[in-house]
Amino acid sequence: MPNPVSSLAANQAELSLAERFAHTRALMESLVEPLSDADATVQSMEDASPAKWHLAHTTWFWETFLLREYGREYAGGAGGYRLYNEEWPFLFNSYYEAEGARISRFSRGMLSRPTLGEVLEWRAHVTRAMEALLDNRALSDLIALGIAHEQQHIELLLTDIKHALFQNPLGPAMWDADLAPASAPQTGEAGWHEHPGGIALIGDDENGFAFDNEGPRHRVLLEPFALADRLVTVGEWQEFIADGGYGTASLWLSDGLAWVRENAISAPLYWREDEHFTHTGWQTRDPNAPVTHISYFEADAFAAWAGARLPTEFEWEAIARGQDGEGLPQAHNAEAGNQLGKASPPLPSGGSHLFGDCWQFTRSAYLPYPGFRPAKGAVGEYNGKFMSGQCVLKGASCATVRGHSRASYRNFFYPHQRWQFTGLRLAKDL
Ligand code: AVJ
Ligand code: FE
Repeated sequence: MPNPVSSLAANQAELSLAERFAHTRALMESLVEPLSDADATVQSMEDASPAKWHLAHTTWFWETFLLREYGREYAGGAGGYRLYNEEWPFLFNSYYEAEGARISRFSRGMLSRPTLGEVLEWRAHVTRAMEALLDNRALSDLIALGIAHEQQHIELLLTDIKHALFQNPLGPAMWDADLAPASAPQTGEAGWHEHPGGIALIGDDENGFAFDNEGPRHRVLLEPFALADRLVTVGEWQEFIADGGYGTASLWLSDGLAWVRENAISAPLYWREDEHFTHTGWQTRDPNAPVTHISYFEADAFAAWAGARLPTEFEWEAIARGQDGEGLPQAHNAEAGNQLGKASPPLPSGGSHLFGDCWQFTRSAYLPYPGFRPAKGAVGEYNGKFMSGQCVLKGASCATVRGHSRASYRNFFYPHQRWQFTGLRLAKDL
């Protein structure tokens, strides 16, 4: 097996399941290298989790759904795999009712024990134990799910630690600014991808791993539309602010206006004067970079101000279909800058790619597709039970693991949430 850290930038499609497992485990661990135990333990809000909790929860996932169920072949323990610590599932089960009781979500930051070092030892133990199962073909779908799960938590770890460090008036940097990837911003007017409309095939093409919420594949009728060939920029957002966008009631959804007023929102999250907070501390904003850390409410109001609208998830996917090969660049993602053999600070930098930089809000509600059935067993709770009141986001962000996303991928968040790298791409009717 190649050294997982030196192959961090490798094309996921060329790797075996065992290599992707090792790579993903190592990538998450490399992200906490710059953190102290205290950094990794704090929880800044209910939506965000401590870095240490992400390290542990993804390990709990392998123990619970793979090793506990199928670890009979585990070489290290006669009579099967034994839980590393029987009390820890109560701490690190996220939301699986079928797996029993757990601590409340906003108590995750109270876990000063186990220590970061103990969690890393548990990770090493579970990574080693999993080696006995990685070649088992009957388990490959579940292992692929575990890898995709850990990749989702790599992104959440990055966005959650950013939010935690932001709370500190010292504005601590997690990485040096010179580790950030070079930017290739798109300047000038946006162009448009035009689509004549018609019947589009939407959803999982069953050509590799997909989450259950991406299927089944089905037909959707599209009217003629156009999708912008680049993301909305920081400079354009500054014009929206200068034009009084946050105070112009006619631009806002009613729920959005109430949210703006109650929370005194006047700019994207992480903005102050001409700076924004990043994993490299406070930095001057680049007006040509894509705007990020906005809510659905803000994205919708901006689109109204710009005389456009948000795309539906189906329109976005119809344009993206065929452009999502794993070999295509998913720009500036969590691994883009690690020629140094290290994870690098995620920073959106712009360009004409559909994937990468930021997740893009669609105007589609996160609902089951016709014929949707959640996966069987406890992992059936993974996606389906969250199909209420959330928005679908498409693409991938600068914090998404390379190769993790695809045209049919459906990310989802509530309309007020904006601590992920969220942005927008305009659409219009033709
Ligand atoms: C798809 C990012 C909304 O954050 O709950 C992690 C990802 N699912 N563990 C979430 C997820 C199970 C999910 N999001
Ligand atoms: Fe999870």
